[in-house]
Amino acid sequence: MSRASELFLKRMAAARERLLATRISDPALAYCVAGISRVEESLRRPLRVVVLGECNSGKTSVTDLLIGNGLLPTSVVANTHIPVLVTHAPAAAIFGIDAKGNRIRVDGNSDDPLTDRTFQALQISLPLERLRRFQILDTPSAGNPAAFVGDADIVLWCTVSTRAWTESERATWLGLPKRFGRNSLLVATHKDGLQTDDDVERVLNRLRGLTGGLFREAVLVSAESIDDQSVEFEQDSGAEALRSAIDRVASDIVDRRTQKAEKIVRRLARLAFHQFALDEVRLETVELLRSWEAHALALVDQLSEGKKTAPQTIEALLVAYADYAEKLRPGVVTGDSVPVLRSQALTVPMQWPNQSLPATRLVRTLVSDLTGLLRMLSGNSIFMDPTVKAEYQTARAILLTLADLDGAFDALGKMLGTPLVSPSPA
Ligand SMILES: Nc1nc2c(ncn2[C@@H]2O[C@H](COP(=O)(O)OP(=O)(O)O)[C@@H](O)[C@H]2O)c(=O)[nH]1
Ligand SMILES: [Mg+2]
Repeated sequence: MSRASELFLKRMAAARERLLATRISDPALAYCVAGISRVEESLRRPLRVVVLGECNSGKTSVTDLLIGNGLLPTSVVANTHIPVLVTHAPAAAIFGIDAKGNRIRVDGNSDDPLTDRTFQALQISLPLERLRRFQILDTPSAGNPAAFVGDADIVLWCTVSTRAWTESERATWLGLPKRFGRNSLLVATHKDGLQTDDDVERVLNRLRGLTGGLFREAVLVSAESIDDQSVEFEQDSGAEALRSAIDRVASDIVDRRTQKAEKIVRRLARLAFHQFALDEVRLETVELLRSWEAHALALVDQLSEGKKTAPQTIEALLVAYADYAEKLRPGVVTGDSVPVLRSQALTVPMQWPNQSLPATRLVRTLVSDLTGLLRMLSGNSIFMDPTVKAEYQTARAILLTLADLDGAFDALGKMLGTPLVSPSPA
């Protein structure tokens, strides 16, 4: 797990727990919290490494080498004609997966003996720390490799170093989805069959030349199972090199996932902010809010009918917003209190969406943002208990931070090429 994604996960857990602790029962909050949990879960999911290669290329041995030499119950997995998934669990166990996908434990005394049934796959669970981040699928030599890569995050292609990269290997590899290119490693086994360092170098160079661009890296390993877990063995065998190569691929994948997750959370929080505390406004402000919404909608209509340009619409919206904000809480715009909208002076104008549809969508989102902000100013009925009031403020602050509305307004400001709200004359 990369540093950025660890921080992100921590931030999400903290935000989610704090939102839950407010004890506000609002569907918008519940939706946001559930969404954040799902995002966290998917980021925590271990990556799946799928080990492919032709018959006797060393797939099972490489799987064993990866988890720690000699730790795989080879008596069970050697020569199976079904895939074997190695996963983390607090206690070791072996399961058979039947045709319906049921997991049947097969390693206990009273369990079904392995030979009695036909399974479509085996699952071996081991209490190994490494397996928290990766699960490994060792595949059988027969059959179509494409069938095993559906859920793959990282793909290893095993090949025997002395006769590596044949035409048939090439053909099989090129038949797999292209997306694995940057997430794949070529693993040449039988490094121990090479005599000198020069031989090792020569084989690696040859492989890199033959497979240029098809794999992210090529690694040489001695994968034959011998009972040796010493540091020297790990280095000589190439196990450490292989694990670090996998770590490099994994950390890129996790970074990309984290960026996606950040985007999803921003959108979730923004939607929640738009919907949050719809009924918790002061009674005397209901009419004002309604009239703002009508006004804003009329402006959006003018935009979609082409009567106004997007920048004109936005300007009109912001002027109206300032007006309503001032009515809802006098002093909020003209006074010294924290201005709600303040963008940095922005020098690089960005491109406007040209088609009217994206422009309208953008402006609609802005209307929802501004409505949410106005609702904040009208919020919290005076009858409300001050501690409850404070919890509402907290919830709003968290949503606003997660939604990064400042960033959104900055982007808008960049599009306009000017600060959104010019400093009010003293
Ligand atoms: N000397 C040596 N033997 C290996 C190496 N990798 C695998 N083997 C042996 O090659 C045979 C086939 O390996 P296996 O992992 O079962 O290949 P698979 O069919 O691709 O799963 C076994 O006898 C292994 O012990 C290696 O790096 N060096
Ligand atoms: Mg095998």
